[in-house]
Amino acid sequence: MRTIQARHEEYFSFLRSVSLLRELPEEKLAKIVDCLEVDYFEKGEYIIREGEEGNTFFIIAKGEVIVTQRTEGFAEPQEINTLGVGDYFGEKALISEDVRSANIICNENDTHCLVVDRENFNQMVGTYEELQAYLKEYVEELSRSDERRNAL
Ligand code: WNU
Repeated sequence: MRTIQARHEEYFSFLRSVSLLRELPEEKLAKIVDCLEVDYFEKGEYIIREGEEGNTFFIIAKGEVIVTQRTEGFAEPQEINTLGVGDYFGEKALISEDVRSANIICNENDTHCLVVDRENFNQMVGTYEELQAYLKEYVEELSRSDERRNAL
């Protein structure tokens, strides 16, 4: 049997390995572990749909996803990125207070995502200035690359 304690330790050490969270103080990381939920997806499932409202931030614990986006001159959303274990997504809608700016589609059966809601995301990021600055800059960079690509 896998105890709650073991689960906690497993996710704690996993989150430590996520570059974005590496610098967070121990108690903060432990709190995130307490608050997170785990969602499971199969290949082809939409985890995020472009244009929808979103209140969650995701970290991939297992598997792979692809990122697609509506693009000028194309009938179908175009693939712009692939993300794997330790990568995260969904921060943009939370930070820019906007709708989802791309689709996130599961690309491998039995993909596991750790899900943090807006309130806990704000607590995680808000009180940690460096993290906030880093993410803000990154989100602005994503907006610029959207423009370069002629995203709709
Ligand atoms: C991109 N343009 C846009 C990715 C994830 C994290 C970082 C790249 Cl730090 P959201 C859709 C999500 C969005 C981002 C993710 O898709 N995304 C991108 C792009 O070129 N979004 N607009 N590449 S993967 C990625 C860097 O997380 O957040 O809430 O939902 O808008």
